[in-house]
Amino acid sequence: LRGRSLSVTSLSGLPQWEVEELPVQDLLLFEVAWEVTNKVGGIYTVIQTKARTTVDEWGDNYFLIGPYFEQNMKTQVEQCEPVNYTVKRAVETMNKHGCQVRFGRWLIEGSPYVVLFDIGYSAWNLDRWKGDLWEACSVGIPYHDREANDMLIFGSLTAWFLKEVTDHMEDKHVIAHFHEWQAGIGLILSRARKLPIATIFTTHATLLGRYLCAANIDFYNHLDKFDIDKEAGERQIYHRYCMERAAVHCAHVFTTVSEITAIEAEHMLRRKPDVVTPNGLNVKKFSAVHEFQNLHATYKARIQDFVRGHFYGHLDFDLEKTLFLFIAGRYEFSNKGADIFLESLSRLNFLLRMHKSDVTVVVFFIMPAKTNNFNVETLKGQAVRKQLWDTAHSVKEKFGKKLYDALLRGEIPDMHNILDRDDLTIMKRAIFSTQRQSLPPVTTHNMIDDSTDPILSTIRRIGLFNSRTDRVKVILHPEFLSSTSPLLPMDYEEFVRGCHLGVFPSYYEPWGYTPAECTVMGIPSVTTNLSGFGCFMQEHVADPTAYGIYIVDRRFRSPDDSCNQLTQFLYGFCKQSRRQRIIQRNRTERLSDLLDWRYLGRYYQHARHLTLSRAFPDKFHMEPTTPPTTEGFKYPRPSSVPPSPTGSQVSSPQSSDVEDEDEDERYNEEEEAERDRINIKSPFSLGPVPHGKKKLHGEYKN
Ligand code: G6P
Ligand code: 1S3
Repeated sequence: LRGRSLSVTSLSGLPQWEVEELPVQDLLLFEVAWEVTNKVGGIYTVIQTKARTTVDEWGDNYFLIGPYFEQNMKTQVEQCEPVNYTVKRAVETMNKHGCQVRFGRWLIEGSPYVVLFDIGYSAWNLDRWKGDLWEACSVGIPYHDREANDMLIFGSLTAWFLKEVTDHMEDKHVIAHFHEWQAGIGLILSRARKLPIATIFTTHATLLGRYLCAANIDFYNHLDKFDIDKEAGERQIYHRYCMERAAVHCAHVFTTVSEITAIEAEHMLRRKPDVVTPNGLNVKKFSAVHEFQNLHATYKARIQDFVRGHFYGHLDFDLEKTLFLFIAGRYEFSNKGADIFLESLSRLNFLLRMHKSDVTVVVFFIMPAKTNNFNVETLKGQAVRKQLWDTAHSVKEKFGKKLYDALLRGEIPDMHNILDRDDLTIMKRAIFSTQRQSLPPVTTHNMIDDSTDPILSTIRRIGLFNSRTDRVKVILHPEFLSSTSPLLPMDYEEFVRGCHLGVFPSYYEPWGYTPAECTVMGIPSVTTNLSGFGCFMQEHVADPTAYGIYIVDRRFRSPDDSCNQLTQFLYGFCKQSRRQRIIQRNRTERLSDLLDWRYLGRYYQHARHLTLSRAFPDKFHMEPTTPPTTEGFKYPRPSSVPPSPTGSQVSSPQSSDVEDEDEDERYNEEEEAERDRINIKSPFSLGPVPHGKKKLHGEYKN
């Protein structure tokens, strides 16, 4: 590779890594995904958060390719003309030949260019393209699999577009990076047609892995035992699995989002990834160090308001001693660990009651399911709360006026008579309106599949019905949050900031953005050693628990033992004082640099170097390399935590700090943070390059 060295900026002590800068002016980079401008799940987050750093590096030579949906275009994309002549020509040619290709800038940070294909508009080509796919790789798609047919159209349009680009490009080389099986056909066809492009395929989750885990199979202990063709056939996803596997094997460079998915891919797709490309976030730092703590207090107050309404008539617990826990994500009951979470909550409830704890835990399940809107009881709760507020407010006004008048007359009013009979009647009526015959509901919506819903069924089985004696209360909110909701008007980020702990005990989680998002907002979370994020943290943080990252072992323990471990984490968390929670949040937030694309983007850079050197070996040379490695690189345990060989449990702030509630003490944490920053620099090294292997072009630096 030609070019000069680029030193990747060191973020608060994180190691530097030098890569040879690509001659991006001579290259075009296309990134293809079904979730470009189209939110379905986590891949949207990957693409959207990464855009800023990729545009910084690639400028106008970076393009995202995705599907066109009118609503998405209207709300997220500003249409414009391509500046690049070859791309402009390709768009025009395809439009002339009966396609609808839109071009614009995606209105997110970095405003990357997007090329969007209207799938429905090109559906008339479906049969011909089915034939093309069959000829290319002998994969047939059944007509009733609407999603796979859409992916065929998307892939065929992508390959056509890339052909138009490469046919008329004189002096530039193209890298095309495809995400997940949905984008795979574009890659397969491009390779079958021998387009001169360097390709990368990233898998974010294997089809079979997701299916097998959802079927409650002991997946990770049987990875090498599955007859994968048979498993795919039995689940009627054989054609999709073939598309995915073909794409993986066609790519010059194959990547997965985590080490755990790399192992999975080796068995489910029969290819070992060349690079692991962990998912990052676009981390923004507040100029005031404690701003995120203030935001926690602000948004917690909003959640407290909701809880006041939801539990009206049953508010016999102290909201100042109430902790808000939550789980959120795609509704995959066992894959996302909702099953063991509920079981642990039942055990936690028992422990809190047995130890006569004054702490109450309110747990939110934010997982979308089919509903018929909010239920009456939930809406009524908020109305009752509002009515009580209005009553208190009007009585307060009257009281204040009488007091003021009395003071003007130079009298101290008779406090027993300052409120008249009417005032008392109004207040009594307001209190009477809080009488309720039923317990506070465990769900905010009318569920369509109420009797079979797995969360509700488990709640019925374990008996967590929000009764007065329960120290753990549950609320299922089967819809994603929105700031326009009449019930809980908060967006997801505000809600997370207001909570105390995110709990994501997933069984199948190739990466898992939810705990990562908590971390950058300074909110502790529970994750597992089966999630990409959990493994990454285990590898890079000396004492994750001290930093508010609780990692449940779901790989080497029985489900019952994992439940016990989770219960212990939750119980330990409940025992912390306010001050300890504040300290822990400060530490959690300190890890956010580790999750920043400015740091993790290096793995994508490496994958791009590698693919160029494989696709165009005459032009781009790369020494035999090791991928950028963070081997040996660990965030040290916080300096206020005493060294302990057993780590995790004992080193959470509770064992190291005084038990008082003085929150001003948190400012001493700045000193601790500073000490840690200094500590981080010296022992840090990315570790020696493994023996016998050569370095990547650049040097690892401290
Ligand atoms: C933040 C705020 C403090 C508040 C605290 C509550 O740190 O800056 O003013 O007291 O949150 O913490 P808690 O864990 O009890 O919600
Ligand atoms: C996948 O989305 P999911 O929630 O279905 O891709 C995400 C982005 O790489 C990843 O974070 C997640 O674990 C996968 O499962």
